[in-house]
Amino acid sequence: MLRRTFAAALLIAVPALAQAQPVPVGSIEILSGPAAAYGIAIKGGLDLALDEINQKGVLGGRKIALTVEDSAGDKNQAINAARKLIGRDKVVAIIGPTLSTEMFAVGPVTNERKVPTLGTSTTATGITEIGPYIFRTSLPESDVLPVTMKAAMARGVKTIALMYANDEAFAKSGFEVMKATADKVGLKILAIETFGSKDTDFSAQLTKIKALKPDAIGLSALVEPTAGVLLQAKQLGFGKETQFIGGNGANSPKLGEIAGAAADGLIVGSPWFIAKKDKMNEAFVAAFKARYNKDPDQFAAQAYDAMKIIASAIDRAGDADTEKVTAALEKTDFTGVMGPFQFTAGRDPASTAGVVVLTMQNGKFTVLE
Ligand code: 1QQ
Repeated sequence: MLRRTFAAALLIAVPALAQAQPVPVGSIEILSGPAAAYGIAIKGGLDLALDEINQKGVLGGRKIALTVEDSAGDKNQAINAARKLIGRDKVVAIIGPTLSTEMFAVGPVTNERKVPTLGTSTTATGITEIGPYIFRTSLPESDVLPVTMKAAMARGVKTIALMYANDEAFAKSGFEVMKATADKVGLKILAIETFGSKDTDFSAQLTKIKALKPDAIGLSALVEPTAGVLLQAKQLGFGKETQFIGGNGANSPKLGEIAGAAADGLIVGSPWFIAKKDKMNEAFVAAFKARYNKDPDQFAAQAYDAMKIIASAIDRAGDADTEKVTAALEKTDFTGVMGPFQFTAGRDPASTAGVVVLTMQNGKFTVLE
């Protein structure tokens, strides 16, 4: 008798238990190494959004369990993380990885396994062409750099030298966009110089460029080498007469932390800025500061929205199923701290409105007047 009651109780309890199980979501970010500033900011944004999401839950009250794996910026570590998230954690979606270089390695793996994968910071050309399960919320450099370069021209820039890290997918793609944009808008390119992301000496390239006296230097690299170039440029006597133009790699406050006054005056385009007058953004900035005791950056803001976009897709899918989540993701119609958001048919951001040009002053980004 007792046994039968127990069995009956189990029959009722088991489905209820399955119902209450958290929905597994994975993320692959750079939490250690020279590019960790990006991934730490992203994780901060994800965790903040997750707390808000889990107050209500998805699919009628289930929580989302987020597992964030550290890629350390290494392609192979990122691929292993993806395999672990898919094979062991059975995630229904993956957020990240942080870098385009990593996405070009991880994307083919997750796409093949049909796990929807959402880049929040990947800006190189061709990311979503990896396959139908690869999405991004980040604006590609091809949408942002032309705005930045036109702003430089409006300030009198007529000639430019380009410098880029030639061992990095994002940096190479950003350079291609800078070059094509310069050609299109009639900005004269005086020199093109390359370096490696791990280089610390850029004096040969900078000395060559200095002799040519360009009005601007377009710099496509991740934050550490970008800061290295700026520091050395200052040492070599580059001053305010040279307008430095950065790409998405320069969008981190880490730039000011490393380069200090040498970063002052650099301009960079971004789909977000901290002082954006918008209730949702103000609440996000306040909540981020309260939780982490520091300002959020663009990467945190992008991640905050992306976590909510994924949660909404799971909820609308009606089921914690990768195929259904992918289909729901395609139909995203969301408004977050970055503004209104939908995907194109090619899974890129539909709107390029809202790009602002920022300039660094005393280690902080302000809107370029
Ligand atoms: C990319 C980027 C980096 C700067 C992200 C941190 O834009 O790799 O695509």
